[in-house]
Amino acid sequence: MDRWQGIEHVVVVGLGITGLSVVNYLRKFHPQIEVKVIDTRENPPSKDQLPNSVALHSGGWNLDWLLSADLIVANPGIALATPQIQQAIAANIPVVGDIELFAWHAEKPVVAITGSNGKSTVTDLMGVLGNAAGRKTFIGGNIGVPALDLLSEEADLYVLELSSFQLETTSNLNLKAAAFLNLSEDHMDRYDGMESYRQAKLRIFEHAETLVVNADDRQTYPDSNRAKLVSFGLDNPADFYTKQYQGQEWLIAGNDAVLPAAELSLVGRHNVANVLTVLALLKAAGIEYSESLLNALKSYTGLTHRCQIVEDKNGVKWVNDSKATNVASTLAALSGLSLKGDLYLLVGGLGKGADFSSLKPVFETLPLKLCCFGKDGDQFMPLHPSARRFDTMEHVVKAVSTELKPGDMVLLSPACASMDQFKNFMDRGEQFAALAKQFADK
Ligand code: UMA
Ligand code: ADP
Repeated sequence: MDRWQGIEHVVVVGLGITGLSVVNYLRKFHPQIEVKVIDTRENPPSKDQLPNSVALHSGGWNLDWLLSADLIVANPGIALATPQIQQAIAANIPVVGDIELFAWHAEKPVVAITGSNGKSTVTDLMGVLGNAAGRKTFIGGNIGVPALDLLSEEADLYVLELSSFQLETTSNLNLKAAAFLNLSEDHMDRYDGMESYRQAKLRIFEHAETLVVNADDRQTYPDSNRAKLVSFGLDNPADFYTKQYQGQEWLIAGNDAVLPAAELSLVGRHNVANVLTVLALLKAAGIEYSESLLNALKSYTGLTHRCQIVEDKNGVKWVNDSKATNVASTLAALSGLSLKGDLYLLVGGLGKGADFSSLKPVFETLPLKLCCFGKDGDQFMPLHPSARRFDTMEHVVKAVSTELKPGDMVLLSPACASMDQFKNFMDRGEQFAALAKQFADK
């Protein structure tokens, strides 16, 4: 089916990296189509890279453009509930996202991953292991490389990290396998409750051959099942699981013992679950657990900004978990700790309307010094008697650096987004690592 038939005017909403990838894709593969771009920001990030032939309206909406489009391609950061988008939908103008355009075009097998936490780790590891198995595996999506930029004749396999935002505007993505890792509270500033957030994520299964679900989180199961269901789990019976055998915990895939968990370089229980997911996805994609693949798995240490030790000096560990932008990811970081001294935990930033109270009982079990900063830092203050309030992360580090003693850990795992004081979570993590370097000796 030629989905482009009759489409002459496309309006792209949002000119971040996604918007730019859509423009470039259309120029390359559908040069006859007229493309216009709207971005409500005064100075959209990719403005300088926009081809001259493409008109841009920035600093607000342009309803005339929007309502005369044959197709609107919306950035994932723009909610479908936005009144202007709703007006276009009411006028029967189709609104899709970049992933839908990718789905219309891609001819090679695609695997996709969603969930509240662990998406980037699973996606990246799939890329590493796919390539180790000799398949040219291209990874992208919410992980930071727009899906349309991946399209290549050379690819054997595409692996996409998909956010609930991206899934909202995707309807025809055929997948060899799809995984829904877990569901916990996030983005409550965009959804009217957990169920609508879950339903957005469940869209990943609509056209998937194998559905990979979490036996420890029933919310990841589809409401009705049309395809092959495969589960992974640490605590409940599952197809991919762990088992004690000859004094060691083994990773098991169906009937096969694959690897002792202790041979993984990744740390934390949550990463064992992530690896089980990857084993399930590899199998569904027809990739065998060869020796070279298992060697790559054993040596994989994970992505930066996720529970990464950035300084280890004078007996004090400085750990960057800047990617912990919601409560569940901070809980995961806290669950795998081995502490000899006090834990200086840095929390705060943009809370996204979350309820932080589930941290309280866990905080009570730890030798904690709670340091709260950023826009929503106040919300953490009632959660522990040790809580202190600071304006910025730098103020925290300056203050606590004089108190540190051997055995202590300084952990940035903020449970919040970063955009109140930083460009993004990477910027926050890099600034933390720089502060750690500067103050580790003081
Ligand atoms: N914006 C406006 N007006 C516009 C367009 C955007 O105000 O007209 C604002 C919105 O608040 C929006 C933000 O700008 O949220 C970012 O938009 P952008 O166009 O700069 O975004 P991109 O650079 O294209 O990045 C997007 C994803 N961002 C979001 O979904 C918010 C990136 O995920 C993704 O890596 C990239 O596409 C490639 O696919 C980031 C993210 O924070 C990492 N995702 C959320 C998360 O992981 O929790 C879902
Ligand atoms: P995402 O792309 O979904 O944000 P990441 O792999 O980047 O996931 O990890 C984000 C945060 O969540 C990090 O702080 C990481 O330590 C934590 N995390 C990773 N995997 C899991 C998991 N399976 N369950 C809970 N937390 C996790």
